[in-house]
Amino acid sequence: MSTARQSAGVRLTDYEPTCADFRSEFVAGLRRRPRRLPCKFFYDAVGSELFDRICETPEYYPTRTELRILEEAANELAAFCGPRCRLVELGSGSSLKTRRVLDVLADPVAYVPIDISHQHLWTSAVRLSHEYPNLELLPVCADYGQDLELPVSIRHAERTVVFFPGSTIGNLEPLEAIEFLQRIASWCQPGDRLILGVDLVKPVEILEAAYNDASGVTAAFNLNLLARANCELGADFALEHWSHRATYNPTWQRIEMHLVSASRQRVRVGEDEFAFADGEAILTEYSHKFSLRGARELARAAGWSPRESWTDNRTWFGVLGFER
Ligand code: AVJ
Repeated sequence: MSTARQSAGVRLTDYEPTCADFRSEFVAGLRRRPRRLPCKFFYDAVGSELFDRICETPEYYPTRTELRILEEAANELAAFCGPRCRLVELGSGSSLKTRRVLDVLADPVAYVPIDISHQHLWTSAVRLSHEYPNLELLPVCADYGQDLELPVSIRHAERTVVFFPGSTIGNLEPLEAIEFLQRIASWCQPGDRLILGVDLVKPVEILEAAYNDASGVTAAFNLNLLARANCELGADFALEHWSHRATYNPTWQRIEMHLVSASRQRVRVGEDEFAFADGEAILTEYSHKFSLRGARELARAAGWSPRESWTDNRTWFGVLGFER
């Protein structure tokens, strides 16, 4: 069930995961071997802020590279989307990239940002409603890995365009990614569009630096997951006994991010207790890297036909356009 929250021009559909969802997934993840926690829980209010700060570090190139690509491809993108579309965005965060798209679209009918971070989503949607007074804003607070129903716009939309930027698809393993793109296809009609951002394979030094920024923002982002568990689940992680690790695995073409126990220790999470060995790691995130070809094949396997691709002059990041 969802509930709604409304302000002038903004109607929010709320499927926000509850504290009980967080608790059960967190504890289940710690019971797994190897232990792993779902990366979607990074994005509480503090985590969403930290993520925005990651995007501004000199080492984290994906955001600014993708922004440049979107800017330079603006007219082609607009033509690809066509007039009067309903723009759906997955993991919209601060909707920074969306402005680049909204600014060039021909008379867009509605914008449906989907994000797990309630406050962030609401604030960005209200801000957008002032900037785009003719656009219907239909934010959905949800874990988009779960089933959800897209809100319907008042004005008729010629087509739905799903915008999935940031290489967030890379959080999923390839088979999960295909299943996920199939689910997106099931929200769409033949002729609808998908615009997918993917981070491309490149030298390991550049990749690892992007996830180990010198100012420590990525480390803080990773550790915030434990701080959040302390706050919301009554856990007692001693943050100074945990450290951030992010390394590139060339076999699977992905960054693997971990929280590593710096000592032999026991941790309570509410009623449950967990023992960690010195050096034991909890996997918190995969961030897969792609080739343009590999990304096309992935989407093709999910029922999307490749139509367009845009990249930067170093081919560090790709933005791909598909048709259902
Ligand atoms: C938002 C999932 C695309 O994997 O690069 C950034 C998240 N994690 N630094 C990524 C992230 C650490 C980011 N995505």
